[in-house]
Amino acid sequence: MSTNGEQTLDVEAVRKDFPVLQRTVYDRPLVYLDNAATSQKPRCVIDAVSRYYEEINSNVHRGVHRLSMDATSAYEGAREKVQRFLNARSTKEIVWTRGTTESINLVAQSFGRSQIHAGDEIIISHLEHHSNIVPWQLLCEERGASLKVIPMSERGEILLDAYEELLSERTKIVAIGHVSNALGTVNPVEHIIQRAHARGIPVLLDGAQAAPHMKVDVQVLDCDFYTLSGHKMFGPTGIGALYGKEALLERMPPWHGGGDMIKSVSFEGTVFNDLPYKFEAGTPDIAGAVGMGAAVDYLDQVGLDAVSAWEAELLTYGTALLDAMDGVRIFGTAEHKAAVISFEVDGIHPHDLGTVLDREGVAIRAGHHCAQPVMQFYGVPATARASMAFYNTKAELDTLVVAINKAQELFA
Ligand code: C6P
Repeated sequence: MSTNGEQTLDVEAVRKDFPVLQRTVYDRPLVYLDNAATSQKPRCVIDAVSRYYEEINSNVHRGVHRLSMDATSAYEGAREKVQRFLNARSTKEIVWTRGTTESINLVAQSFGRSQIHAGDEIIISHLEHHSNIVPWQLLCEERGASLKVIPMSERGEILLDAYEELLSERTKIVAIGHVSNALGTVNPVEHIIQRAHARGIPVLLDGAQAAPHMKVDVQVLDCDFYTLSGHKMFGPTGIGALYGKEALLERMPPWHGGGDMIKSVSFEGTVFNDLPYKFEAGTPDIAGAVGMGAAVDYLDQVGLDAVSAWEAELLTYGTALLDAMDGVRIFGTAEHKAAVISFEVDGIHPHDLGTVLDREGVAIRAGHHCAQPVMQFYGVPATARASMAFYNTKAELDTLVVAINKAQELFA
């Protein structure tokens, strides 16, 4: 929605696009504040997936018949949408995956196994999701390389001086979350990339929690790899993408073998397909890709500048509300944050809190958020996390506070 070039967001209007937001839970209006786990889907995404199955379902890149040609063009059209969304130079740089986890594993297995050797180092940060820790640990174990971790501050920010000290001629890749799922910290990725590139080191950004909330331009960032999860950006589950600079992807070997990733196969040897197909073995999640394309169109139409501006307002409003409550402690107070509030309430285990809130219709996540090192840093097993999307309202945050008050009364 655009007026005079400035994007504004009509929250009540966009809420109508999401069927699930109209439902009740235990006879109360659903207040969905678990968007970092997965976002809700607008009608246009649901329709795109249904239409695919109702009208053109067939396999891609294989058929000479009409349905297969239509499915192929819908599937490849969706790839073009993701390319434009990220401002990648070419569709060769967009590899379909099952999501961020698979995208990072692809890079660890393909780039890592071919270019990381004994004695080499990989840099991540203390803020990472397990998906950006474990694939590198597996690789290090296999190759005899080591993992270096940039420490974080009490506020939940990466310590840049320590990063500088970790960079060395042994560093072969830096892999950093763009936005922390556990705390909401927006990391200074431009600086991180610039310092790594000064030494010729490639940088992977885990964009799972950034792409749904802010404009991402991979050419401006100049990152070497960027990962997306469709389900966190209003698309279906089971689909995502890896962006990689063409020159890097060209040099990387395939990681999965099978149909579609080959040009020719004989028992003497196989000639691999061109980019991006070299990394896409087997029948893909065609409907998922089509749905993700529809989600990208939808986000474009709502406007990511408007999304970011509204979510910043929600974050300020929600933080002030929780800060003012007795017995509530917020984890992660970085200067730059996405709309995530991780917190604990005195005397109430986050899981108990989550259960009480659920009965009030409020969905949050309680747990370690697949970021156990962050929990260890703060010395807690878990936190409660309210994570917002552009369809959330200030009134919903008021409801969250009322529900927390109820829990406090119950556990007093
Ligand atoms: N975080 C959360 O509740 P997948 O599961 O592959 O789509 O995404 C994994 C992932 C990777 N990086 C970050 C920063 C993430 O937040 C996630 C998923 C969810 O926070 C589920 S654990």
